[in-house]
Amino acid sequence: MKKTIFALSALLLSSTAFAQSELVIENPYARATPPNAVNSAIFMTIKNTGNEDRTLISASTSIAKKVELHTVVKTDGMMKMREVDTIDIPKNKDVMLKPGGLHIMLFELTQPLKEEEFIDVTLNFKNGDKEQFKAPVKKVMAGMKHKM
Ligand SMILES: [Cu+2]
Repeated sequence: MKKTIFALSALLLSSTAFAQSELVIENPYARATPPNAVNSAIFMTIKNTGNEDRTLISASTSIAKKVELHTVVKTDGMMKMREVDTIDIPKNKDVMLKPGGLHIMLFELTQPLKEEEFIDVTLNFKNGDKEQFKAPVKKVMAGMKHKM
């Protein structure tokens, strides 16, 4: 236990001391799933506090075999999800990933997502930067159903 705490504080110190990223990930969460569900999604606000435009090119998590960047578009009066290659995070702007809009789509979950649990998330940016964090699993009532 002592070792874990030491490792964690060392990690916190080093990430503060060598912080290069000017991205702030706020309020990330993953959608809780009923048993046997195979898909889910992750939402968050990405703040770009820097003076350079940034581009999210991919994401990953150990609990899904396939992860895509998605948006929702209205086609013939229907809200449909569509994969996007990238999500732009313009300088000094916030981009919200939320139900009914941009989201990180999880396919082929390796386990059901239960409330109160945390999942690991890695965001990969075009400039080679990675943002790694844990996102809590929450019940999401709003937004579209994730049916493909
Ligand atoms: Cu989706």
